[in-house]
Amino acid sequence: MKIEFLELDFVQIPLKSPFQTSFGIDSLKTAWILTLHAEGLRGYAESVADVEPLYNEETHASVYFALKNDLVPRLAGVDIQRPDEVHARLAPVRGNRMAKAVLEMAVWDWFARSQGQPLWKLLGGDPSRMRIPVGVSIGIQPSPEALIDVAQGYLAEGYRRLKVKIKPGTDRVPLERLRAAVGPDVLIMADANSAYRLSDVETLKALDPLNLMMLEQPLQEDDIIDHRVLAAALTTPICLDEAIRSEEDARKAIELGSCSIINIKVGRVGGHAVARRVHDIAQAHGVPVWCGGMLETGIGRAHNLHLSTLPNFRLPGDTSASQRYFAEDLIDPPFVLNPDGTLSVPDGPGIGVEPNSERLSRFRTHHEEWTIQGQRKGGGLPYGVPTSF
Ligand code: OSB
Ligand code: MG
Repeated sequence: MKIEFLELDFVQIPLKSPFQTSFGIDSLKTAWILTLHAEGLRGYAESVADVEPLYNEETHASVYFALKNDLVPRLAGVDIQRPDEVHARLAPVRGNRMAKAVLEMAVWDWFARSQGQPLWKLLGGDPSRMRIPVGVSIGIQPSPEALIDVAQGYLAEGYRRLKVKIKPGTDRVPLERLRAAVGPDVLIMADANSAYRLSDVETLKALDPLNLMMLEQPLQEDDIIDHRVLAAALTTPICLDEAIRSEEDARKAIELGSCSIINIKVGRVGGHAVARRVHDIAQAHGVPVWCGGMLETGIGRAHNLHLSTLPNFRLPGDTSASQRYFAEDLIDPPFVLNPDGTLSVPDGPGIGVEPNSERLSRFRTHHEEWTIQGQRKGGGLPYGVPTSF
């Protein structure tokens, strides 16, 4: 398959409620939706970068220029035989994993569609795992009462575990109140998005009696050294998110003892091929993984569900139903929570969902079409930057 042309749509979709993390607050979901065209078929993917480089260093702008100047030119004229070749083609480019991922994921979707197969089959998923247990990620709330209220609503809907965002000063008290309100059996975990330092060890130790499933990425976004020290000091298991960007990161973190659980996000690691390798390394070490999310529209969440069919995704993921995020999702049909707290993996070809064209044109604020040969490697800046050819 040779990519013929690409469409990039920038979408802005209102979130039902603002989402607050330790690094910021969002009331609008913004994303690049990439549609790849070849042989009369399409492949869809969504970039998980955000407006500002607060989760990690990538942004909508960096994704745009990485695609235009460095990644798309590396696929120009290439006859791709298998989707897992794409990662190797893009490997000379350092970093820019969210940009690599959106291109690579669209190729996976295209291949699955061209074979009339659901994506999970190409990824090697387990056919007995067509219902994925999911939880919900709850942003920082104005008060413990508000947190309990929101959490009880999600439990009533059937979500299987609660992930609570925390930051220094909004951690032990709301979690204690939540634990007391929902009882000892509800699965609760916390995600700090790198808001603490090793010197906060006593604050984090105070969470141990709450019997949290795990504490996600408490320390710096690139750290696996201090996390090792922290993991040894706490009884709460440490899960890494931001710090795991490759299968090598996963191996090192596991061997050091810096985490005992890994959150896999396809965008953060640069695509499905690497996500699968992180999964496999963790599995070989007996470390469970679960699938994270970045408040994606249904396009990105469909990819996440297909990936979650691999056998070591043993803990509930963050891929919640469409209604948890948006009054109107981009896709048809929307994702609906099953009464048993699972989401069903779409069984149509590829990711099994499509953008709804009316909603896509209503939510998009920018549209570009790129012919693949039109992209110049290293090019694209207006002030005479030398290009590689
Ligand atoms: O750290 O997992 C995170 C959202 C944006 C950025 C980072 C994170 C998150 C979430 C939301 O926790 C998960 C989801 O519902 O998609
Ligand atoms: Mg996280």
